[in-house]
Amino acid sequence: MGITLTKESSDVIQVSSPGRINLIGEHTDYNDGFVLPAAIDKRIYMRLSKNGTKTTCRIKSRGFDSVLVADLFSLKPGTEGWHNYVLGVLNELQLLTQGLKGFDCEMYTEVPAGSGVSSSAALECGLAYGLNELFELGLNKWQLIKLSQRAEHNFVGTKCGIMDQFSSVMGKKDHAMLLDCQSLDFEYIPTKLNPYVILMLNTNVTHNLSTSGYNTRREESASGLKIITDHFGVKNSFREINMEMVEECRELLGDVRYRRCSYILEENQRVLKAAKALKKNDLLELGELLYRSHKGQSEKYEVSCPELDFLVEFSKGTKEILGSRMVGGGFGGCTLNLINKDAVVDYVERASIAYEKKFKIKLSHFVTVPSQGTSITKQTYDEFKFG
Ligand code: GAF
Repeated sequence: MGITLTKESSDVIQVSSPGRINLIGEHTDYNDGFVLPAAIDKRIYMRLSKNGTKTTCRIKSRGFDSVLVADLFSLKPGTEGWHNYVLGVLNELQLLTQGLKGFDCEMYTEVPAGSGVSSSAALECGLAYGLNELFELGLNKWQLIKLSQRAEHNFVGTKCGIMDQFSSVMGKKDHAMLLDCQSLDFEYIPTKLNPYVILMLNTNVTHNLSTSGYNTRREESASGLKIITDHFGVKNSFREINMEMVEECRELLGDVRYRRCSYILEENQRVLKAAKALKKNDLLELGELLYRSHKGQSEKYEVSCPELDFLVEFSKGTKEILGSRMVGGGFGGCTLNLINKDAVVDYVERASIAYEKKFKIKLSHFVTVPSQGTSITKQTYDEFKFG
């Protein structure tokens, strides 16, 4: 087709929205902690156009045959997985603004779903961003981030933190972002990794614990925190407590809550150290922190799984790899590996053989770089891969 569609063409908008990686800081976002994520060069592409109706929305995802048809006046959670992300965003936009009308949307995604790299935030934020532009709703980036998070809470049922939506919208090429999830202050940190690269190994498993397990972890850390802050009479925040306080409450907490709370405090320290290491270009230190982070996720927060643990252990025998850890909510998905670029091909081959032998599952992989956040794209229709 080859037509160039730009932002100036106001009845049609093309948006691309990235997934994310997280260098370090897992499950800390909903615990008032720190994270160090980056948007990635795997994106969802959307073409949105007004369809002239008052309330009818038609959304087609390439790769799924079905078209989701929704009426803006009767939005409720649907049955198919990806539908709820869309419906949830529409619902939040309806609650927040007056200007939404009927539209058509076609989308194409290259962000692997269920892999811990937040295809869900890419979808939510891309849609929210695109509709905001198309109908000139006047929302700012933080409003888009927060409404996308609420969509996930209210229509999907995952009580996620802010990291994924933040990363998708705020991402910057060749930078990671140190985000304080309590104050929402953040800073961009250049990722000068050369000769190292970020290799993602996808276990291709998503254990069905992922939503329930996630919400349970959230409850466990919140109830542990409450025990500690009640005991000491301080404000109910992980920022008000330290390891000595956790140790003093060890019996009150019991084993599980003790491990959840101590993990959060330790992981927050690791994030701050990792940010410093990245600034100093101390990749050895960064790699070591990645390994320690994974150990915490596996043993204390218990969000890893045998497949992820296997890949992290396997990486330890390779001197070209500085660090490895699971990424995202856990219970499956990808490991992130800081690896010398010259070793990627050989390592992927060895890891794939070993992984398949052990689990009878094929490994997949991609090398990624920190990239720009959600944005209007001026690519032509053809380049957009819809055709
Ligand atoms: C998921 C959530 F959506 C994030 O908010 C974050 O908690 C992450 O798991 C774990 O760090 O991706």
